[in-house]
Amino acid sequence: MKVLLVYPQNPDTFWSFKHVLRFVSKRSTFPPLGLLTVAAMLPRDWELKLVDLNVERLKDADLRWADYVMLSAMIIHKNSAHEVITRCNELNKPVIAGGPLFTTGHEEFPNVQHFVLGEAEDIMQELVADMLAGTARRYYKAANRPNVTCVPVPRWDLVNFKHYVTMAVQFSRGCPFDCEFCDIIIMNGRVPRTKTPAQLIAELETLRLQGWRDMVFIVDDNFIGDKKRTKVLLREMIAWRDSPKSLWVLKPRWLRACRNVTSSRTKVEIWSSRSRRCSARVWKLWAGLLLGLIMTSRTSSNASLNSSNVRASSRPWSACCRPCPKPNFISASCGKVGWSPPPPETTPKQC
Ligand code: B12
Ligand code: SF4
Repeated sequence: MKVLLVYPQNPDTFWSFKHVLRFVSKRSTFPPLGLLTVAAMLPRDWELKLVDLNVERLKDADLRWADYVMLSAMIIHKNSAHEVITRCNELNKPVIAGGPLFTTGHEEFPNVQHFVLGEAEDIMQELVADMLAGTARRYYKAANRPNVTCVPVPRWDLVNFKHYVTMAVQFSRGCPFDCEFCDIIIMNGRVPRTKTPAQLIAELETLRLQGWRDMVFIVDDNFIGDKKRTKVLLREMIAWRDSPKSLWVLKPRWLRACRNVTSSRTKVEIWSSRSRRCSARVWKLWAGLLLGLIMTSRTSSNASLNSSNVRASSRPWSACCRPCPKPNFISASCGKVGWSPPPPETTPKQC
């Protein structure tokens, strides 16, 4: 079986980093981790090819080659996904679509033959059998959330490392909070499920063995959703970091680039005072922690403060964070603003 895995083109948003990528001679920031994870669940003797539209063009020859096209996307990719689907339809290639865009909005894609809604781990075996038998259904959705300790190491061999700024790993799925603007609860639930530390270290080790020596972005929904397990992981990562074989070598270019970033006073490298004790000094491990640290401004009304916001805002930033003397994680804190209902008297201030 020949499967073409396609990741749509990022529009020009802040997170596409389109305008800064040329400064570091890269084509894209992140590889499509969802597709690489799905690829690892397909039979080893199938022929796979990944086309990430952020690093290369999708050729008709690629589409003609494939028996199936597997497409992953976020809402932000809607236009590009429609274009890919149209091209597949024109060449009569069946599309299997999954990921956040289709999980939350598959109704908008009548031209897609098959959908995998939500997490794929518990579905893949059945999907593969149906693909082989030519009896694939329109919808696949697992009854329960999968046990993430069974998630395989992503197929890093399908990406060309040189085009990307950072690789990605995932330790946990799910978030205990419930911010009104966030799809994570729908997709991954409110109970954080974590991989084992050994599993994550196997992923890092695979990246190292395949030659990656640069940043790794931890893509968790909420890396500290289960703090106890996160601390166990960090301790094991320290041990892995300290083992001689795992020396994570810095590339001079990135040293420079990083120093520029870290010397900027607007980009503060912080390390939460509590987790500092387990400061994993993993070279160049960029923990882009989507911490879910929702900083509510004092202008918010109580109605917009859900429990996570109240808890997070009970201590000021300055009390929670202090500069890390030897930063190895860069906490790229992602501040999100959302309020419902918008309090009329404060809206002008918030804007
Ligand atoms: C890491 C991450 C990012 C990173 C990198 C994204 C990337 N290109 O890899 C960054 C920080 C750049 C980012 C940015 C944004 N993100 Co984001 N991001 C995430 C996060 C936290 C993890 C994604 C991930 O790698 N997961 C790990 C993999 C293994 O999981 P997965 O992709 O879901 O794949 C599984 C299943 O979905 C399924 N699957 C996926 N694809 C396919 C395909 C097939 C064929 C099959 C069978 C199965 C399948 O199988 C996989 C295994 O179970 C998710 C939350 C989440 N949990 O998904 C949000 C999330 C995807 N992001 C979201 C959003 C909104 C954004 C932004 C638009 C935010 C903004 N306002 O700017 C930007 C847009 C980026 C852009 N390019 O312009 C939303 C998407 C909502 C939606 N319904 O589409 C999410 C769900 C978070 C949320 N708050 O709701 N993001
Ligand atoms: S804390 Fe973050 S991940 Fe969790 S529900 Fe809120 S925005 Fe989503």
